[in-house]
Amino acid sequence: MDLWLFYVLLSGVILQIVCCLPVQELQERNEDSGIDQDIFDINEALGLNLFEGDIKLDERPERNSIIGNEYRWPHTIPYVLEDSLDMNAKGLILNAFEQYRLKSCIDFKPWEGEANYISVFKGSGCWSSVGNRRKGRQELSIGANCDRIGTIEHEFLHALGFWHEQSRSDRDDYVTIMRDRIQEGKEGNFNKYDDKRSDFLNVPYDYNSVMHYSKNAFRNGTEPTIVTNIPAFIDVIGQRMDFSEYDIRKLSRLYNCTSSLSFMETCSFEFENVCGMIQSTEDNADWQRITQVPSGPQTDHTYVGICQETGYLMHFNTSAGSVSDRAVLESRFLYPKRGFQCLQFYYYNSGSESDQLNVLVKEYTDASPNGTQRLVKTIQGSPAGYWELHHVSLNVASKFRVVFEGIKGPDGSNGGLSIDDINLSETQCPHHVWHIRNFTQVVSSATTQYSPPFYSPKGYAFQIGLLPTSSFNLHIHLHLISGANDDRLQWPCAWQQATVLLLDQHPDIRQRMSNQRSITTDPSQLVYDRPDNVGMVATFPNGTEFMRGPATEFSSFITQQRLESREFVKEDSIFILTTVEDISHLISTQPNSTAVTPTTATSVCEAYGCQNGGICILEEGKPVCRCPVGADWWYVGEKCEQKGSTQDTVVIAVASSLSIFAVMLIITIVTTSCIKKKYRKKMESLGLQNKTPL
Ligand SMILES: *[C@@H]1O[C@H](CO)[C@@H](O)[C@H](O)[C@H]1NC(C)=O
Ligand SMILES: *[C@@H]1O[C@H](CO)[C@@H](O)[C@H](O)[C@H]1NC(C)=O
Ligand SMILES: *[C@@H]1O[C@H](CO)[C@@H](O)[C@H](O)[C@H]1NC(C)=O
Ligand SMILES: *[C@@H]1O[C@H](CO)[C@@H](O)[C@H](O)[C@H]1NC(C)=O
Ligand SMILES: *[C@@H]1O[C@H](CO)[C@@H](O)[C@H](O)[C@H]1NC(C)=O
Ligand SMILES: *[C@@H]1O[C@H](CO)[C@@H](O)[C@H](O)[C@H]1NC(C)=O
Ligand SMILES: *[C@@H]1O[C@H](CO)[C@@H](O)[C@H](O)[C@H]1NC(C)=O
Ligand SMILES: CC(=O)N[C@H]1CO[C@H](CO)[C@@H](O)[C@@H]1O
Ligand SMILES: [Ca+2]
Ligand SMILES: [Ca+2]
Ligand SMILES: [Zn+2]
Repeated sequence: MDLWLFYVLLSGVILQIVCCLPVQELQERNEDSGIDQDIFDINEALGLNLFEGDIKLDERPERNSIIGNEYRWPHTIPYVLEDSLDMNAKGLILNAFEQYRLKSCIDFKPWEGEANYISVFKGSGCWSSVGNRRKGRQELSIGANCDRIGTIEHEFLHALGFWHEQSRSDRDDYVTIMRDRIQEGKEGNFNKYDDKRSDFLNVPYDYNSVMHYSKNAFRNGTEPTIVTNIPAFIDVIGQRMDFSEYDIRKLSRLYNCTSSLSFMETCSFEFENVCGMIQSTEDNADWQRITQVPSGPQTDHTYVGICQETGYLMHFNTSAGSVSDRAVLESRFLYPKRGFQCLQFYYYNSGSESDQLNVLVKEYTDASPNGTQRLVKTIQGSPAGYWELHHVSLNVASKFRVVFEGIKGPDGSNGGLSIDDINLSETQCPHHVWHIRNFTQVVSSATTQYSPPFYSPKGYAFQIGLLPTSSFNLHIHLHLISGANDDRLQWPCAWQQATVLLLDQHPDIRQRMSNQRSITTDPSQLVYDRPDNVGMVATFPNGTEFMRGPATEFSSFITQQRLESREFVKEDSIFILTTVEDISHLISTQPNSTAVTPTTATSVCEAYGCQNGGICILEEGKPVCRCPVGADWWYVGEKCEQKGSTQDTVVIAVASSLSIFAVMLIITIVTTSCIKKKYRKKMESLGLQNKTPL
């Protein structure tokens, strides 16, 4: 008893020392120990002996096949997040679901008593079964260190019916398995399946797949076990950042997806119809579609650093005209399903500080059939010699248009306002953008760069540090710092999930494979206590002092090879996006099947019956079909009953608004290769009909 009391007193004293003296090097938390641990390393360290490293087979392995509709899930998969899961994993699983919604037609819903559902729990390691086993509760384990979005996407792709990429029947044409380097007894992990067990859905072999093993899977020694037949891909295989374009294509083919749930629009202005955007006539100026502006930008954003004078942007010339001239550009009609949207675009100001860009929405409801405008954001600031990334949260629940309004200010200008690469989806916007320019210089300096202070929605102040290490891996730290609200906040900071994302700057968000990691603050950890107590003095560039809390770090945030593998660095710039969400509501147990009856909305839609894979949405309470489109075909009609194709000009002539939507979608698909682009230009100059180059 006495001893116990002694310990309590002692720990009290230690605590006091820790609280009141800024301590050097208070337990930094390193989330990845500097190693880019893959699923298979994690499972191996735990001594698991699963099929192919992370697949749980059941009693009937011989029938375990991607082929066969009985293994499919419904498009909306019921799930239970078990209490055993770590908080950070819970938050990340929900983020992974958002990626499925953005990129595919697969949705997830809390289990409400459906016959089959996925129970996500914290087992030993990261694993799943392949396909819907139809046995009621189907387990999927997200164990320690599996809390990474790419890993969660990987395990759910197994559950949806996918094997590993390198087990395809044609894999020997693309990779060489180095059998003598594989650990004894692990050779079975390199099996391949003939095309009766695994269908590759007519999609080419994909080194970029999130389902591919990494080069070092199951090795004994230091030499890779998988060598890619095209050497450039040796460091590409095994990525766990996000779905690849082909992962999504396969998922869409297997589940007959024709559109994604939360994606709405992308526009890079490469086609003359500017994605169906229209110039207003109630203003006194127009936006121009051009390739460059003498005073900047020299190239559009889509092709920056790739080819010059090929891509297009929209420009409002403020060096002409008079003060208060307005130029208004309106998007086509958009139909929201979820009620919240994130609009993202690149903006270049070469005009004057007083020129401004307003982002508005025009909402159409029964009460205002002609639309009412609402100003969402005004962007103003001094001209900068580069493309800036902007995010605007819209919260629109009815049919709407996005409106870009440029206004010329009183100051002199010899340029104007330009926009490019618009991205609209029904997702939450990231909270903060840290734009790091002169990236090569930062890398060569080998010193930590700190972001400006950011505030989370709850009011916590934090800062990100970025350090390119000698091995050229990016090392990311997160620090809580002293801030304006510290007196009224709860300490230690509890259950705030911070996500740091290095943006893949591919113009089409559906093809982006950004690299992200998340951490969740845990109130039992002293590192998340008040920075005034546990931090050290630091100074902002302007000389103001503040307290910087201990770091939580990802010392292997991204390797140099991966950094070079995508469009992370563009115009010598990178973007780091951060979001801090309060996930304390995820502590409570997920309510079980205490049935919420299906909403009338879904039943109205079910009864309406869109054909040919159209998706039903409710517009002003009435069901409307959004019809599928392909590369050179589309469906039109109230219930998508009629098919059109590029050969079929009659259909274009009688196009209803729905088919216009379809055509726009075809046209907005971005071509990223200059070759295609040049080819098209050549076609145009030859006076040939401009077919959609896909
Ligand atoms: C690894 O290789 C060494 C040397 O060839 C061999 O003795 C050892 O058994 C191997 N270990 C495993 C786990 O395969
Ligand atoms: C996809 O479409 C095919 C052919 O129409 C059909 O047989 C299959 O059941 C569909 N699959 C899913 C998951 O809806
Ligand atoms: C903008 O207008 C000025 C004045 O009319 C003109 O000289 C300039 O070329 C225009 N800029 C562009 C990009 O068209
Ligand atoms: C909508 O516009 C039409 C045509 O411009 C007009 O006739 C009608 O009165 C307008 N409705 C409302 C509610 O403003
Ligand atoms: C980037 O580097 C260039 C040349 O090295 C320099 O002129 C410029 O000021 C730098 N920009 C920033 C934001 O550091
Ligand atoms: C210095 O910079 C910090 C962070 O950017 C800011 O919060 C603070 O107000 C600035 N101090 C002064 C005196 O400008
Ligand atoms: C749901 O939870 C309640 C208690 O909260 C429990 O009695 C009931 O058995 C659960 N139902 C199922 C299907 O698990
Ligand atoms: C740069 C950026 O924020 N891109 C976003 C595009 O939209 C998707 C969905 O909203 C986001 O996940 C991306 O972060
Ligand atoms: Ca462009
Ligand atoms: Ca106009
Ligand atoms: Zn796997």
